[in-house]
Amino acid sequence: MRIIIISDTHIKFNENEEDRARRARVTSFLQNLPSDTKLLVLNGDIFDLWFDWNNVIIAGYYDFIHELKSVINRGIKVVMLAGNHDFWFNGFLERLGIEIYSDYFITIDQQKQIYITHGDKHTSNDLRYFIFRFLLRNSLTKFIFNLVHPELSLNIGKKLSRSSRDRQDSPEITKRKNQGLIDFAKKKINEGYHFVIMGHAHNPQKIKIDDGYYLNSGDWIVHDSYIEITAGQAELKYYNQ
Ligand SMILES: [Mn+2]
Repeated sequence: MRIIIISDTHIKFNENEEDRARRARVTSFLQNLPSDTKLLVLNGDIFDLWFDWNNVIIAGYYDFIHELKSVINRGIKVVMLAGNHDFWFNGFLERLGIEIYSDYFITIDQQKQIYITHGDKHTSNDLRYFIFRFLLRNSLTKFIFNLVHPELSLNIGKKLSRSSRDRQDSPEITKRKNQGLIDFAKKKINEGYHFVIMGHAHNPQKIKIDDGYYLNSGDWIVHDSYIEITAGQAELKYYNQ
């Protein structure tokens, strides 16, 4: 039995060649999951922007959502965690059978405790982002977004999503952010988790810390990387079609 974890696929609205090519790689990956996969964890920033209304879904995501549904139809449990691009869930994905978690997800394999979270909460020294995160995640912002016509709110959302992505960090800041994830992983390992798994950094990593491991699932913009856990072992892998 296998657990597969991916993050940071940043699927957009079928916008351009790069988006379509990335979506095709992720789709191929989903269609070729090993047949003994019991759990697929989508660990945040799967969609570059997510919002669902009571009766409206984003058309550009239709084919990708269909692929997620067919994973569920094959008997694989699908869990999705909020990222910093996709956190405004309103019930649609749950209706498909996807389990949604806004912060972290805990599971176990061969007596090994596994702690999974996207990671944006645990980067260090990023006050500007923490304020931004608070503003976006509060229910008043969501309520207002919900009242605006979908075409307009998606245009605003696309601009916000792009500006958060285009913000280029200096190597020094990137290093500090990665260190925040490692420090958090160490803390959880010392609480007794064997594997602490995050994404967000777009930097595939496997590091031994004390009695456990910190793994980062990387991204699908550059690395096409994922994590596979089987028989109590976790490996960082790269998908080749
Ligand atoms: Mn992220």
